Amino acid sequence: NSTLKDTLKDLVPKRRTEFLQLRKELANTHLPDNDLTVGSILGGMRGLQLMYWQSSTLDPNLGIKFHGYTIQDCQKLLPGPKNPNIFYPEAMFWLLLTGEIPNSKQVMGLTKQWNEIVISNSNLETSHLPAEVNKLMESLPSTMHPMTQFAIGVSSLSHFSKFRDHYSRGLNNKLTMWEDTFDDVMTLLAFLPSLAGKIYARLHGSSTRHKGNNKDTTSLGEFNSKADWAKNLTSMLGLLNKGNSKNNDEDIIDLIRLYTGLHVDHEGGNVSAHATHLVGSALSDPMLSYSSGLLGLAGPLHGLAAQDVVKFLLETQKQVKDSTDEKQLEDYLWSILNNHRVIPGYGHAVLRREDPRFTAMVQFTKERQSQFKDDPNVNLMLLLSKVAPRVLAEYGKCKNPHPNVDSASGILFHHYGLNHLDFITVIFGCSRAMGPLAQLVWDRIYGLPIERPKSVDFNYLKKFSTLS
Ligand code: NMX
Ligand code: MLT
Repeated sequence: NSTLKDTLKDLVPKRRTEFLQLRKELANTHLPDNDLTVGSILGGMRGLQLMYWQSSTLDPNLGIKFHGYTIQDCQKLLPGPKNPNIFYPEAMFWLLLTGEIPNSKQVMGLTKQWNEIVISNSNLETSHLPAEVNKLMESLPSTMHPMTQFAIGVSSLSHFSKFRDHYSRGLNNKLTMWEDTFDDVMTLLAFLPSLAGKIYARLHGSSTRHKGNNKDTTSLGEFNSKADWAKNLTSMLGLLNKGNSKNNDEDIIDLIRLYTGLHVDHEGGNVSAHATHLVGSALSDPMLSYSSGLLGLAGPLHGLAAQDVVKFLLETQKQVKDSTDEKQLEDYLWSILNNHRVIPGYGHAVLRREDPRFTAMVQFTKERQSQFKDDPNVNLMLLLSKVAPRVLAEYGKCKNPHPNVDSASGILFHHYGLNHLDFITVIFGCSRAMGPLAQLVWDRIYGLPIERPKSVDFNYLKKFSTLS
């Protein structure tokens, strides 16, 4: 065999067998001068307390707490519109960054600041993005996956990073660099709805773009300088005034407020937060750091599961004769598992019960039962949340057979007219920015060092096994 790939192919069977043997044999072995077992090193570092994260912690049984506040606490305490259980994501960002519950005036002030950033840094004749970013986005193939476009758009905002600019000019005082980080984070968060709106509009082609009085030609709906962040996001995705009633508009805005309020943070070890923190530890600016977080969120075991769940539900409707029949659903799930595929939206690396964020999304549907009761896809999502845990428990492999955060959300967006399924994870990415970026500000305040763990190689591990 002469090609590199063929040479590698020859190596794979022996090395894979040896690796699996070594992993099994050394699972509980501690390496010299190392508190960790080989099992932890080779097993995705599960359960190890290895990172500092300021704003949230995840309890396997109770779920996420933001500075000690549960989701229900947040629904009760954080300022929002009058509607029950809904709060503004801006209020959550305030809590994440400060550990304090803001008042309504503070939240309105933050919204105003973000809207002013958009207005004063965009060429409003063409878009609600800086002209250079708008031009770049126009140049991307509209068929490129929305998450790839999103990460490119976010990293391109680095062009406007105060942190990067000051650092390159020698203005890099360690004690004050958090302020430039903070200013960049504000800029980035402010532009996320416009960027998401731009990507979504391009999926639809230019003919359907909004041409309103505000001359916004690059989103399907208007940016309103008086509206809150989630309302602008909803509007710029063109989800308002779709011939539905005004109540429906309020509901979809509330869904986006709730969703983007709940997905902000999930302690530090999840892929998007960890990647942002790792890249940021090299003093890459917030835009570069978060674009790497987005690239992690784009993986199917992480945030992309949100789109996969919707595709899975729609496919199930096609494959199963009667999607209200539990037995038929069970059989279908088994056919997936027997094909060595995962059931998207189920399982978790840390949680050992139903994800309370999933519970909150389901609660949203229950509070609006008249709207959802005739949607077969929402009904299927609800029924699967009972059937799939039974099947996965019997399957016996996964440690948590219950629904995770991605199980419910996408199909609710779909219900309200979001029809490009590949776009769903972009909304996750708008929300997830808040937690890791709040942490990045604190990383700079505390002067946390560059992250640089030590690694071990195969030959070293082999010495401790019977393979040696
Ligand atoms: N369907 C089928 N098999 C599963 C599932 C599932 N939903 N969840 C876990 N398993 C398998 C897993 O692939 C692994 O198999 P193997 O030993 O062959 O490698 C085994 O069960 C043990 O996995 P766990 O230790 O329970 O889970 P782990 O911590 O490795 O992974 C997830 C966690 C979330 C990656 C995993 O549960 C999964 O792949 N779920 C489906 C994808 C998904 O919903 N991801 C979204 C997570 C939330 N988010 O937004 O990030
Ligand atoms: C998340 O919100 O990041 C996911 O639930 C994945 C995780 O916490 O590992």
